[in-house]
Amino acid sequence: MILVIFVIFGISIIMIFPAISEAQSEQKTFVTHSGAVVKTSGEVLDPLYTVSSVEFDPDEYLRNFEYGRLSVSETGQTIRDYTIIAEDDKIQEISPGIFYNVWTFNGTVPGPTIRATEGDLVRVHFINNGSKEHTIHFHGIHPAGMDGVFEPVGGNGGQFIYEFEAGPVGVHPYHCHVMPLEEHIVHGLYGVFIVDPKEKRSPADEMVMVLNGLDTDFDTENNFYAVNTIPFYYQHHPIQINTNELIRVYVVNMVEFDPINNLHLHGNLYKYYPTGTDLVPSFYTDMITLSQTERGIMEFEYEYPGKYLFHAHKVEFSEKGWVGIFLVKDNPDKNSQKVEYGT
Ligand SMILES: [Cu+2]
Repeated sequence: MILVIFVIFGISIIMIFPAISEAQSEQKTFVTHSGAVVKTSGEVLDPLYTVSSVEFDPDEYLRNFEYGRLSVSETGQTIRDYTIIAEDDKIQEISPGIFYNVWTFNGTVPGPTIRATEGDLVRVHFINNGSKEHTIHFHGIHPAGMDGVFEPVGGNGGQFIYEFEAGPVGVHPYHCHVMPLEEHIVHGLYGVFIVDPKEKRSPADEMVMVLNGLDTDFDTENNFYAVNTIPFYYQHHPIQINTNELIRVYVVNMVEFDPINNLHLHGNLYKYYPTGTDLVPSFYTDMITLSQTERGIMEFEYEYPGKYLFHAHKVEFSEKGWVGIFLVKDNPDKNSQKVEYGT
């Protein structure tokens, strides 16, 4: 019996992987679940015969910051080297039984959260192991040749080094900028770039939330919405925080197709710094509205322990996955609970 299972599994793997690895540079016509006829160069998947080739842990992603490989120039400038590899053939089970062809930076959607201090020299060694052309376009200030728009990097090992001074202070998205742009973004080629001020922000429990949508049937409407890619994840796995501790959330809206998104916090209000460029908050609110690639920094503390929702107040989005819970626990240490950052 076990032998039979292995043989069947082996045959199905052989049948699946040639299809997955085939380059798909040409658009294919495809009838969606809703009956619309669309064209896509993404993988059209049959969930019954698909396996997931992505391992992504939203808990790990939430508080993971990549500071790069550090060195110092002759003039004393801090240099941070990062390597980002693009691929476009990965398969992720984004909801039970729903498989989606994700295009990834370093194997996940979103890609790694890159972090530097204002004025550091950022060097991103980009390798395109995909089948299509890709780039990295950073939001922020840099020379034209480093903008990741007019220098498409060919697939199957093409390389480019993006080099610029980190700035301005704040939270910025990065994403592929190859046409058709919408397709390259919705498949997942994006991530977050944080530029810290030279005089650090106050210590806090820091986390990154990327708001994203998933158009799993390619009809240019999102079927799922999420914080950090997996619908409903933080509802089933609440984010644990402490009372009387500063929480700082770097939030970036990467939802395509829908013109706006928003973020409502329960039982509290937050200070909001649009784009994080100013060190003085612009709003004290429990609701912000975000268009494509709009982003900012939220800061808040909870006084009372318990469970608190955070979600899109666009109810359609929250009912399709964009909802989470903060589980606030009594702070075990009233004096020294702050988390340091910026190493
Ligand atoms: Cu691309």
